Amino acid sequence: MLTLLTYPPAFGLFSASPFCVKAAYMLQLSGQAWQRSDMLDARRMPHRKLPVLRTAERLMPDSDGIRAWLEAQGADFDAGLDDVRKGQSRALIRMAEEHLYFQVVMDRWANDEVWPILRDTFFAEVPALIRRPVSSAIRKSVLKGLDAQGVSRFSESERLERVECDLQSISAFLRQSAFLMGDEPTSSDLSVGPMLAAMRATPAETRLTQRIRQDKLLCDYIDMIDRTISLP
Ligand SMILES: N[C@@H](CCC(=O)N[C@@H](CS)C(=O)NCC(=O)O)C(=O)O
Repeated sequence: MLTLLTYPPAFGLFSASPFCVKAAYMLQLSGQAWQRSDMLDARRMPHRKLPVLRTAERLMPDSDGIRAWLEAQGADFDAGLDDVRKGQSRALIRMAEEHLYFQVVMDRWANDEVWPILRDTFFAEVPALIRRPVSSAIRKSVLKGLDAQGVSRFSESERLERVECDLQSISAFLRQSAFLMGDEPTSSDLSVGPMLAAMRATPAETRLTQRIRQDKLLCDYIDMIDRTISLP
């Protein structure tokens, strides 16, 4: 049976990682038999990240790698879409994974109110005696990564204005149809939905969580994906 190596459930989600949720949704839609195996430390994984799919032959890293592998087995996450819709779908995926994702990371790792909760959730396996120094060092390297990426160089208001443009684009699609590309979930929903869900689930009242929690269209969308692709 296929095994999804994933970060454990957190903040009311299948996993704290939107990429792990995406992989779980894809597995569920593919109809393949699969199980989850939770881990908190991804350092031994091929990309030192999760999700990873364990198949009979190999460890397949990266949610897009998992997608390609499942599609090679016959899954089609964009069934019925023409090339333009597939292109729009790809652009939405990039927007979610390469822009909105870093807003989630900022909201979680750079926020002093969230940090103690994050530390005790993500570093639960580190002995209490050394948890603070170990987690602080990792936090420092994540914040360095956010600086290199550039997202943390914007003020919070600037950041939210940038997010707003993305949310408006997503909402425009959702005013046309229940899912981004029509009446059924397709690949872009599997990235955008979990990313919005992660934004909403940050365990604190931030401007970003408020923005999502107060938006009925986006909240209904997040919940509908969850109901439609019910995860075990
Ligand atoms: N491109 C990867 C991104 C996966 C990813 O960024 N995973 C994060 C958790 S959300 C991770 O494992 N981070 C650990 C690290 O960077 O050390 C995918 O699509 O699977």
